[in-house]
Amino acid sequence: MSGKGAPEVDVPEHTGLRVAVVAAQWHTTVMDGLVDGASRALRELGIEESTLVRVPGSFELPVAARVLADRGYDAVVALGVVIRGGTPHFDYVCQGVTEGLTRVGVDTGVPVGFGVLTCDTEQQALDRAGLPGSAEDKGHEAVTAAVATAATLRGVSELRH
Ligand code: DLZ
Repeated sequence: MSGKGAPEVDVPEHTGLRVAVVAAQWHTTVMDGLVDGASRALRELGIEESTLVRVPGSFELPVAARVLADRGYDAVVALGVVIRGGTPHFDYVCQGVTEGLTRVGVDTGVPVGFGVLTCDTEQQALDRAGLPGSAEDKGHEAVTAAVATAATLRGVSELRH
C-alpha cells in the first residue's frame, strides 16, 4: 500500500473529546516515533483529556482497545509495529490485530485509529514512524483519523436525536 493519495484530513469541531492511545512495545525506536507522532497530533488538535496505555505486543492491542472503548473514551488509537520474520507468525499476528481492532470499532461504535505498521523490513517501518527523516508519520495520522471520525459521528448522532 502506498501513502500516495492520503488526504489533508479536515477535523470537525471536537471540543471535549476524550482519546485513549494504546501502544505495543516491540521495535522500540519505531514505537517511540509512533507514540511521539500521536502525542504531537493530540497537542495540535487541542485534545485536553487523553491517556496512553502500553501493552507488550501488537497481538494485545485489540483487547486493550476494547476495554478503553468500554470505559467511555470517544476515540481509541492503536499503535504497533509488526515486522515479517521467517515463519507464518507475522501473518497470524497481523490478521489477529487487524480483525480484532476492526471488531472493536464496529462492535462498540467507538472509532479506532489504525496505527499498526505491518512491514517486510525494519527500514519500511522507520520510513513511516514520524522520526527525523521518515517520509510518513503514521502515529499522527492515526490520531487525526480517529478524532475526525469521532467528531463526525458525534455530529451525526446529534442529527438523529
Ligand atoms: C511474538 C511476536 C513477534 C515474533 N513479533 C512481533 C512484532 O514484530 N511486533 C509485535 O508487536 N509483536 C510481536 N510479537 C509479540 C506478539 O504480538 C504478542 O505480544 C505475543 O505473541 C504474546 O501474546
